[in-house]
Amino acid sequence: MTYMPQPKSWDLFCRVVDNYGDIGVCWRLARQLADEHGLRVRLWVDDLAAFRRICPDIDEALAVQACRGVEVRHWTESFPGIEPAQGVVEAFACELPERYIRSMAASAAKPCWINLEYLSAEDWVGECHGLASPSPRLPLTKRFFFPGFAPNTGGVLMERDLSARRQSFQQDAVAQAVFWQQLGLAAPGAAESRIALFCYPGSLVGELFALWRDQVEQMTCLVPEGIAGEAIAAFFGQAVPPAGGTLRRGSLEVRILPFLEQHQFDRLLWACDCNFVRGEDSFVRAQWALKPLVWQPYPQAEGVHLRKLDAFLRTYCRDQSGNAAQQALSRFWQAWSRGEAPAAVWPAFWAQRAELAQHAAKWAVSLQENGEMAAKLAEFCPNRL
Ligand code: TRH
Repeated sequence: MTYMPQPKSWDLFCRVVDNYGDIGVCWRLARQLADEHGLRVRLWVDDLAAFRRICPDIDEALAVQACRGVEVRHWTESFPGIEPAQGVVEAFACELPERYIRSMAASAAKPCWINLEYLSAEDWVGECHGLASPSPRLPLTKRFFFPGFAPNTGGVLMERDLSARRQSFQQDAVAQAVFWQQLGLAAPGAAESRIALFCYPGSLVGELFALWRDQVEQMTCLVPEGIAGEAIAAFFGQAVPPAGGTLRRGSLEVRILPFLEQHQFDRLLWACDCNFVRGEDSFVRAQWALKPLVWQPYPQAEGVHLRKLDAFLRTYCRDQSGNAAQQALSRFWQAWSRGEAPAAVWPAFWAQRAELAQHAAKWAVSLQENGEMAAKLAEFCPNRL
C-alpha cells in the first residue's frame, strides 16, 4: 500500500460530545497546522453553536466558512461526496462517515488516518502512541496518536509564539490593566488575590467559598457564566447574576465572566494568581500560564479520572518528592477531584503558592522539551505503514 508522505492537506473531524474540550483541542490544532505548518486544513464540526462559544467569528448558519486560515465545515448527517485530504484526524474516536472512509479506501495513495486520543499521563500512553490498527475490511490503516507528558508521546499543543505573548503580557502592567478593564474590573489591589474557577458540577465550591470568605486576604474569584451555577446560588442564597454580575460575602467577591474567546481565556489564566482548570485543554493552557494551578479531570465511571489524576501528580511532582509544596498540591488536588471538604487542605496549598509558581515555571520548561503536539502530528505519517 502507498501512503501519503507528510500530508499537505488535512481533514479534522470533531464531534462535540459535551463541554468544550473536544472542539477546544481540535480548533487549536487546526489553526496551528494551518498557521505554523502551512497546511491546508478543513475542520468538520457537528456542533457550531458550541464552537461559537470559544470562537465568536463562527457563523452557525453556514455549512462552509473560512475562519483564521481554516476551512470550517458543518458536519451533518448527509455527508457530501468529496475527495479526502492526505492526512485525516478522527478526533477522540468520533467515527468518520462511512462514505468518507470508502473514498479513503478508493484513493490510489491512501490518506494517513490518525485517531487522536485523549490526553493522559498514564505510563501505557507512551507504549500505545503510534500503534497501527489495520482495517479488517478495507485497505486502510488507522494509527493512534496519544498526546501526553513524556517524550515518547505526542506531547501537548503549544503555539510557537505562546511564550512570547505570555511573557510580554505578564511583564506589562498596562496590558493587564486593559485586560481587567475589558472584563469590567479594576487592576487587583495590593492585598487582593484573583482566582479563575473552571470546574465540573460535583466540586465543593461552596465549602471553598466559605474559606475564602473568612480569610483576611481579599479574594476575587472569576467564574465563567454557566459554571458552578447551583453551588454559587446555594452559597449566596440568590440566583446567579448574568455575566458582569458580582456577589460578595466577607473577603470574597465572585465575578461572573462571559465565556471568553480562547485567546482571552489564556490572558485570564496569565493574569490570575491561581487557576482552577478542568478536562484537557484548559488544563494544558494553565500549565503554560506558569501560575499555581488546580486540575480536575473530566469525571468518568469507576474512578478512571482519579487514576489519571494520580498519574499526572506522579509526573508533575516527580522531582519534588517529599517536599511540603508537592504534598500540599497533591492533597488539595485529590480532595478537589474527589469532592472532599477542602478546609483541611486549602490553607497548606495556598501557603505554598510562591513555591508552586516556581515549580510551574520549571515544569513548563521540561514540558517543552518533550516536543510539541501539532509539529509531532504533522510529521507523524511515514511513507509506508
Ligand atoms: O470543557 P471541558 O470540560 O472539556 C472536556 C474535556 O476535554 C474532556 O477531556 C473531554 O472528555 C470532555 O470535554 C468531553 O474542559 P477543557 O478540555 O478545558 O475545554 C474547555 C475549552 O474551552 C478550552 O479550549 C478552553 C475553552 N474556554 C474558552 O475558550 N473560554 C472560556 O471562557 C472557558 C471557560 C473555556
